[in-house]
Amino acid sequence: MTEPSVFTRILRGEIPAEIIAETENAFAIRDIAPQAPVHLLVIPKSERYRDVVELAEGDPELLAEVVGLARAVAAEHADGEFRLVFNTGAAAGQTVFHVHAHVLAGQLQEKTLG
Ligand code: DGP
Repeated sequence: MTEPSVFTRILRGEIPAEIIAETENAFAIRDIAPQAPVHLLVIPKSERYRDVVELAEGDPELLAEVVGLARAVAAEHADGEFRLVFNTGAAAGQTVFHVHAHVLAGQLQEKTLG
């Protein structure tokens, strides 16, 4: 058995984090180390998919649900315009292998994240 991801542990209430929005199959939290004035994470509740490529191939409807929740939280927490980043692979900066979208908004300066 592999250990549950940090996001699964947040969803279970084992690690403190405010769930700021959710749908049936996804939830959103604030990033612990924000890289932009608004930096949220939108995460499938299941940790079955490691990254966005696996998610797109395995459950495109769930990917669409993640994007829809990103749109909703960007509308609530920023002006509705946002950057969506899926780090994919360790060399690209992915550290948590439970797929998640970074939602970045507000006074974005750089084209890259972190
Ligand atoms: P990535 O590097 O793309 O795998 O992004 C993982 C993000 O997860 C990173 O920006 C920091 C965030 N993160 C890691 N642990 C926690 C945590 O315990 N709480 C919250 N809110 N965010 C976390």
